[in-house]
Amino acid sequence: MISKKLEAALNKQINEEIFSAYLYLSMSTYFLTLNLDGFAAWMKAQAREEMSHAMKFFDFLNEMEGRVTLLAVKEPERTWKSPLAAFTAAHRHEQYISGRINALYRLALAESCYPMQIMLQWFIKEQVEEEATAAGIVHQLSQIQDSTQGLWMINRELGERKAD
Ligand code: OFO
Repeated sequence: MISKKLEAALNKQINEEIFSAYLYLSMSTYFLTLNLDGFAAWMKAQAREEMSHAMKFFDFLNEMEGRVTLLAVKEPERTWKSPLAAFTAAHRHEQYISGRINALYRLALAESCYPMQIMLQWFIKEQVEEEATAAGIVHQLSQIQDSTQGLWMINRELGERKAD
């Protein structure tokens, strides 16, 4: 069993993860409008990964005999000033998600919910990786400034990401 407080917090997190998928899918279509198919493929793979995060929370809540409630998903932004602006927004979003995961962990501690603490440890580690990856791409994009050649190189690199 899980407390109503934790149930509500986990339902909110399912929604956050689905919104993350929405946001990255929106970024994927934005990159398609720029003909940056590698960037678009990377974001699409990221969106799939976010859905898998949502499903981890979904399965956990069901296993704990909680009730999943699907909340309305807000509409993501559709356009950004540049690829750098899009990735900067993605990086900030991951920092926000890390904050949400940490808050969930604090709640699981306060409620002495040990299974949830263990489940969240995977996410805490995952967020370190997600933030570092986004920060790395922001860094690369900042370095190339306005170089089209640089942009195409990153595009090729990002296109090599395997779907998770
Ligand atoms: Fe992008 O990370 Fe989910 O949790």
